[in-house]
Amino acid sequence: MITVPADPSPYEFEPARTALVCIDFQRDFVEPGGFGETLGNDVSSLRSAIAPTERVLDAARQLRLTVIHTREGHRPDLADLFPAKRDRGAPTLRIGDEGPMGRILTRGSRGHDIVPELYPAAGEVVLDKPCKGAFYATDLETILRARGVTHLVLTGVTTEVCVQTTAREANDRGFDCLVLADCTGSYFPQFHRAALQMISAQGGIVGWVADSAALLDAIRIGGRA
Ligand code: C5J
Repeated sequence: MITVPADPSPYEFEPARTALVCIDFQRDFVEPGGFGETLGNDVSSLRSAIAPTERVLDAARQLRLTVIHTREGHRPDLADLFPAKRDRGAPTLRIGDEGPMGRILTRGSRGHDIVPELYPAAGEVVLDKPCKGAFYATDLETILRARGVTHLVLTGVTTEVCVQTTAREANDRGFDCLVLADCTGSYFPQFHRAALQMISAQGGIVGWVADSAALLDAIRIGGRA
């Protein structure tokens, strides 16, 4: 058992029952010319999450945790894209339009793929999802239950959208989630802070929050990596 000092209380996990989930570390969100930028965001604000997540991913691989990488995006025929999502806002390019990294948020394009620093290794699960939550319209729950996973360590972008939505979906399904604050990022610093507070408030109503250093130290003390 590994115990991580966390907010609001220590988070305990058994590596064999734990998955690291890396949410939407796609060029479309963290590089210029992608979906995030078409919505008017400064995408450079998300890049700080990449280096700490690289260290956590390395430790997770040494510990042999299940590793899941999610990618938000749509079928090339856009049959899974609700008008409510496509028509929202006033972006410079809409989902499916041709951009500098290929079609915006569309499976198979360069922008849809994961950044090289966090690229999935052979044998790791890559999960394509059409919406914010990683459980909605995917087989994530089946994959986790088949492996006996009960605990999730969450990283990814953006904190208050896909990470928070996934944490809530996971909590409702009975998974214990630790969100790593410095391994998540938002275009809006105030939303990042608020989302993390919403997760750990009220005695951990959605889950636990810690920094990656706390997790990595706990793993080292446990003598596991
Ligand atoms: C958004 C995400 N922000 N991955 N997606 O649309 O958070």
